[in-house]
Amino acid sequence: MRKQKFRKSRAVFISVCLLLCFLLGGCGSAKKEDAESGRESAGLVIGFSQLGSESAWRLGNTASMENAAREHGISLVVNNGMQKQENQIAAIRSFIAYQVDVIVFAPIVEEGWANVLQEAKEAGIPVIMMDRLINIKDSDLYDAYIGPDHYLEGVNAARFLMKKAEEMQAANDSAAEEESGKIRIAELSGTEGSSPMISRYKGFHDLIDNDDRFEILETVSGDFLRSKGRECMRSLLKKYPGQIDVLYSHNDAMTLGAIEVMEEQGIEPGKDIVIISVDGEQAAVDLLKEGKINCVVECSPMLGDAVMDLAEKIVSGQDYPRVTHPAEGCFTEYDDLSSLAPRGY
Ligand code: GYE
Repeated sequence: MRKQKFRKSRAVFISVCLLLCFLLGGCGSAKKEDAESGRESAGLVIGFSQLGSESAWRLGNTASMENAAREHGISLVVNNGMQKQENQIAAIRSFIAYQVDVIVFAPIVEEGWANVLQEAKEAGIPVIMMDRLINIKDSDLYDAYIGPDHYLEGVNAARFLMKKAEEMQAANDSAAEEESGKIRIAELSGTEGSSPMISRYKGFHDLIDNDDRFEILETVSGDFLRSKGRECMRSLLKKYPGQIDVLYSHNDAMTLGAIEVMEEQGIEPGKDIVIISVDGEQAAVDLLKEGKINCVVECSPMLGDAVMDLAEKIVSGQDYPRVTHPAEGCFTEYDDLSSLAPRGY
């Protein structure tokens, strides 16, 4: 009897959440049971604070979470933070007030989460960080992290460039001697203060800065946006006419914007300027196959299934890993990409 009453109030609760989500401009999906998968509902309610919808990567990530929740019979309440930390904090506070079973969030930046996570801890609600990391003294304030290893992505980008440099220097020996003799790099970085921006920068610079074949001309932030990728590339080309040998871009969205600008100016992407990008969305892989991008470091947004598994383990008191990195690769112009499966984002 009590159980029935509890289930009923839970269903009412989910409906209220969804209604609020729609009213507040977020999006939501909630299903107690999935007819297609035939899986019984676990009855779990997860509040998911997504940071925004700035890229194909992000849209793929939201879809992965929604699909996985449906398959697991989990009620997922999604709130889109529209690129603002204060919106994410407000969403997490509302998840605490509604007493969801688990909170999942993709933190837009690394700093500034201690208070709200303390509130979640006091309310006894487990927290999973997805995709991006935070910088926090008390690591007990979250339960687990699932997401890519962004430092390794920076290292993978640098490793490709170190290999490519041999070919570039052999081809350009005489031209390079006239100038500094170095391979000059322009870097388009992601959102300031975000963990992928910080780690992709560090992973790359830890290798490249100690190699005197290279010179970093400038690092500018394009905020992971295609429009800003265009803007930044335009000003970089103006500031360093004919001097940029390599573009290292922290995500595909910015790369696509930068390529548009290069082509408008008669510069051949992938040839006049070597391009290294991160994410692996379909559009970038297509350009890699066309020779307009030289290397795409993979960063998979398909984290939904692993997140749902983890949430179920945490709630049912099973052992679980504190950190999970999905296996990721690196696609380059040296690889045979003919059998690469469609990327799905
Ligand atoms: O690379 C970018 C997105 O946090 C790994 O965010 C993610 C990054 C991804 O906007 O495209």
